[in-house]
Amino acid sequence: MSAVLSPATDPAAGAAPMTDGFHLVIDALKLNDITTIYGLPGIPITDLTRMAQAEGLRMISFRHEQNAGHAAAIAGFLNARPGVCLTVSAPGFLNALTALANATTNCFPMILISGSSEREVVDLQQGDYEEMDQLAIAKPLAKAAYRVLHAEDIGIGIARAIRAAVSGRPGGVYLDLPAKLFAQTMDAAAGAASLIKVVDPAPRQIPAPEAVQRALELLRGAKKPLIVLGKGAAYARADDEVRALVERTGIPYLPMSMAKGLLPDTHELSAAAARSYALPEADVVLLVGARLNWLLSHGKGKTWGGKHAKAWGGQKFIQIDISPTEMDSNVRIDAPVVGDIGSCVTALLAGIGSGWPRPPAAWLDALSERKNKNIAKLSETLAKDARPMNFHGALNVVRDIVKANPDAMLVNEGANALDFTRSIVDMYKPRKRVDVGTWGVMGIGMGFAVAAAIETGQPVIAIEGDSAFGFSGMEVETICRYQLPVCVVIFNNNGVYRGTDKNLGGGADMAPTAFVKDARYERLMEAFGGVGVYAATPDELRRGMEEALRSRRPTLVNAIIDETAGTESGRITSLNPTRQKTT
Ligand code: OXK
Ligand code: ADP
Repeated sequence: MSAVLSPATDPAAGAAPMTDGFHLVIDALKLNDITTIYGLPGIPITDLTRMAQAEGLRMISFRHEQNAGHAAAIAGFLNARPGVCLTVSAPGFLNALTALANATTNCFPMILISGSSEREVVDLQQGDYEEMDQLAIAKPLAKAAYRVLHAEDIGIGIARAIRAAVSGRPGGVYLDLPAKLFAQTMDAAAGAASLIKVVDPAPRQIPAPEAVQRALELLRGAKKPLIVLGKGAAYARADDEVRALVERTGIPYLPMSMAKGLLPDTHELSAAAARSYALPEADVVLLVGARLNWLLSHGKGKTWGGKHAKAWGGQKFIQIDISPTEMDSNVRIDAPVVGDIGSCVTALLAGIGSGWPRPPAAWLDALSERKNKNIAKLSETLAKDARPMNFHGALNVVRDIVKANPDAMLVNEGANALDFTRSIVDMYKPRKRVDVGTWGVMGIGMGFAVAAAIETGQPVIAIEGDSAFGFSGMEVETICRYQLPVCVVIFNNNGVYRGTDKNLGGGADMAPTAFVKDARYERLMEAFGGVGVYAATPDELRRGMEEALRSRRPTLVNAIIDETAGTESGRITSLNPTRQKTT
């Protein structure tokens, strides 16, 4: 990557070459190996997008900033480098905030750069074009937020944004660039000197030896140990170390959804198919890059081993995390190991050596029994081939196709479409599955699909609930425009959760959860030159998906699912408040 500053102006005879804010931003990004910007042009950043493209940055233009933001965030997760999103001022900035906040919540490194209106006018609230104090609004949603007012500070601003995004616990960073900044000029040599190539942006964080010893002692005494792998473990790229930890100790593990594939889901030590047995029964749980948040029932209650409190004092937790304040956030952490996962797992492995005792056979056998029972039950259901097609019939096909294409990326959102896919479709390689994450956010679909295709070069399969798809569906044009190898599969059951709900008031309006029946989603893709497939049977779905993967052409398969199939909020029905009983 060239670090040479782009000349912005023709130097007059004898005058020193000059540069400007536009070029300093571009050069600072390039200097830090940022190759792609996800965004949407408009005032005041239209010329920045043009110049960025002219200077060799890939500029991926979206139809809505939220999708560009999600794309940048997942690019950050996939590369462990900040993904960059670029938007216009106020409304465009606001549109991207969901993605910025989601990135922060999920620990994805992302930088949102937004143009903004003039400080002097904004601060006096004199009604500027798209007037908004963007920095103040972004602050609570971002890990860090900065504003640059002078061209000579652009290098510092971008360096700070990069460091904040990727060091320690990664997150979303906001960088506010007022319109006037872009046109500021300065001496090109001084500009070049002002840029910073960030050295070691995400420094390793080595755990304290005594913390490692404490963890090893607890693990050694366990009768029913369990490892929980979270998306932090996938992000950390310590794939070999994590695998060695599982295999050298022989401890069964549970992958959280974006950690699926870190070890192949078919691994004999995977306890995924015995989840509801493993969590409450385990006596020592080692969390690796997974938070004890709602997805893990906060580490307490009936999902966990509270019932064993009397017999053996309840469960003990070892937690590996880069963020010290994550410890004790929900329950007591008996052995906190603070550091980056690569360093922490390496340190544990050094203490584990080669003669580590296998967990007691009684524990492994009990897990295997539950697991095998669940797997057999699922196989039976998958083999049923119900008509009309249901989630299982469709996912039986997707499961085969992912198995045959283990390098393909899988994007997944919805309620039932999400939950059934997570438990039915096995993953075989790390960081291949990206989904709604910590918030259960809908709308990540097409943004994630675009970035997954661009960043990995692999084909992308996006399994989408019909409701979830609606949040970002217009980006099928983006997928066609860049000719991306994305196969969108919409599980179309005519509504949110299902298509059969009725208007409880008996009026002409449809129920709030119901959609137009028999919508022809595949025609959306055809409208922009892609391939549309209508699939009412598993065979049609299989043919459509196989052809999409073979041709790498943008494809949308409208998979028609029984409209009575699907439960409220999928597997998290219990989170829906119901009316309190009054006495
Ligand atoms: C898992 N299972 C299997 C297998 N893998 N059976 C057979 N074979 C295989 N390979 C079993 C597993 O043992 C569980 O059964 C069941 O399948 C489900 O597994 P899993 O891992 O998915 O577990 P569960 O209980 O659903 O996990 C809880 C959870 C998860 C909270 C982590 O539900 C989750 O990630 N939810 C995210 C939901 C979300 O974000 N929704 C979007 C919002 S919807 P048992 O018998 O062991 O239990 C929305 O917007 O509003 O409604 C809205
Ligand atoms: P999941 O939803 O899969 O359970 P979470 O998002 O809850 O995962 O947890 C991820 C955790 O991983 C966060 O607490 C974060 O601080 C941590 N983390 C992220 N990257 C690293 C890393 N390189 N080393 C250690 N911990 C990390």
